[in-house]
Amino acid sequence: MLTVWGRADSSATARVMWALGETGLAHQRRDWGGAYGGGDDPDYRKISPHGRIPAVTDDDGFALWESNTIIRWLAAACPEAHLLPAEAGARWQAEAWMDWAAAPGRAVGAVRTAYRRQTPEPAEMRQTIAAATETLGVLDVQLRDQTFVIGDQLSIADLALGVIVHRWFRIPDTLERPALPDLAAWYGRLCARPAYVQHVVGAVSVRAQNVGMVA
Ligand SMILES: N[C@@H](CCC(=O)N[C@@H](CS)C(=O)NCC(=O)O)C(=O)O
Repeated sequence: MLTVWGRADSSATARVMWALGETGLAHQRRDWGGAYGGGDDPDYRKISPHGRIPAVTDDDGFALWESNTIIRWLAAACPEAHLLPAEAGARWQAEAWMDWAAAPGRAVGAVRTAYRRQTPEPAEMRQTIAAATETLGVLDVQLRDQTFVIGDQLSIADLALGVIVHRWFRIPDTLERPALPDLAAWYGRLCARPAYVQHVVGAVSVRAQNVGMVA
């Protein structure tokens, strides 16, 4: 049995939980981090050296941290879920998109932070939105002719990017942003997946609501 250490409303935990939902592997989750504390627990530091969430452990004493690495490991451990493209070229493309996810993660985070503070000058807000739109536009183009980030099969690339895009689309429409139609269509396809709805839309939205992000 796998144990996930992390509170459900953390975006990094949510993507690992989503991946687990897609694999169907047996698991339990322990509330950890944030208000639950535990990050400085010396035993937890042996599992996650930086004390952050999420981490996973198994009954044999194996431990892993960093959400994207955990997702790669889960995908490799569960080949029947087809989360790692079988063809080598597609596989490495999926890895590239997964690593690239840090860029839209930062850009969307900057918009959300500015929105929450409500303090930036309109010009600064416009610039932040423009930077995020430009970055997400790269993904919009990638999704123009295909169902998922790498072709017609959900992969580790979608798992790395899906939480970030959820956070983008949950910013209230009162904050005007240019349309990204192919990204929006992909987000709609993710929202048709029960594991995404349960672990990303459900969990991350609860937290967003607490900070006034969701109407
Ligand atoms: N790159 C790390 C980021 C880990 C991280 O910063 N996690 C946040 C939550 S999303 C955290 O641990 N925050 C402190 C806490 O919740 O106690 C990963 O993807 O696993």
